[in-house]
Amino acid sequence: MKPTTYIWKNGEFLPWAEATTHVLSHGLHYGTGVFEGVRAYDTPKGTAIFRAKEHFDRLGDSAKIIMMKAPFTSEQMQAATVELLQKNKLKSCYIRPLFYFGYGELGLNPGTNPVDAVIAAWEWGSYLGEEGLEKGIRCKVSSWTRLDSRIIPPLAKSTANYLNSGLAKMEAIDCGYDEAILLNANGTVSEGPGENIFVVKNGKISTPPTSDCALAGITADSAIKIAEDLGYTVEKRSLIRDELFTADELFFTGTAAELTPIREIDGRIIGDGKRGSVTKAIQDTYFAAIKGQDERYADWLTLV
Ligand code: PPE
Repeated sequence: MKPTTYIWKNGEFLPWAEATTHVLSHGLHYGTGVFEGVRAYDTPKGTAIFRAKEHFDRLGDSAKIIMMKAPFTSEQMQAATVELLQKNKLKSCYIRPLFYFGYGELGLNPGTNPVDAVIAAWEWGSYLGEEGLEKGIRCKVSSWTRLDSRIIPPLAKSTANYLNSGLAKMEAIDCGYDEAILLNANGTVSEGPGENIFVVKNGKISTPPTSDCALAGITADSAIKIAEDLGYTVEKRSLIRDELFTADELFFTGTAAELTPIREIDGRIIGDGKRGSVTKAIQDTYFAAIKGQDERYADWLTLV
């Protein structure tokens, strides 16, 4: 991670190295935090945050799901992020907002603790490699099951949820793959550890619905809009593992992962084993949209 000058914490801009927390903070012990991953890109009109409103609204929803009173509104968080990027003179960057139960009392009821709010931003390149964006990546269907709303709410981007994701990711890497794909407790396809998944078959595009315990991805929503504008139909439906193996094309979406093709799953080559034409068409438009090069999607960008 390449440090920047300031981190915003509870309404103040602190020097990067001074944005610390007490080791007995509740969130550190019990995973009682909620976060977002947002990106900003360098556009012809200056730095722009991609779908800021949707990300900060989802942060509020995540807080609500885990019974946390959000200490700042979506609008306040958006304004603080704009100021942070200005102060850090950042062009293209990754933004990490976080609310967590802080220092006060340990014990399982977090409610007695203050809620701390943080926003950090730094330059973060491609998540699954530059080559992955172009040539596609190799995935493993995980032995870990995607968490389920009877266990931990999958629609909250809660810090606790990410042990599930991390275990799947570590297993995939240990087995020589780039990334994992998780099935849910019903055995249907859910998503990647930090990405939504899309299947292209006979020109039709499908992706699992949130009821299959996939996060309501903002990149996925953008990819769906773009695909529909390109004339494709996109269906949200449950998918079984076999449908991944027999897909013509597969791709992941996510703020960090952007739009990454998948070329192999568990030893099966997907389609021609390279980025497919539908994936490329959506990817090209997505990259134009985030970089402010396609006016149709200008309202997705908040200029800094
Ligand atoms: N599913 C999960 C579980 C997930 O964490 C993400 C984002 C997505 C889907 C895609 O959602 P969206 O970013 O709204 O399109 N994962 C974030 C964290 C990644 C990390 O390694 O940290 C991200 O992409 O920022």
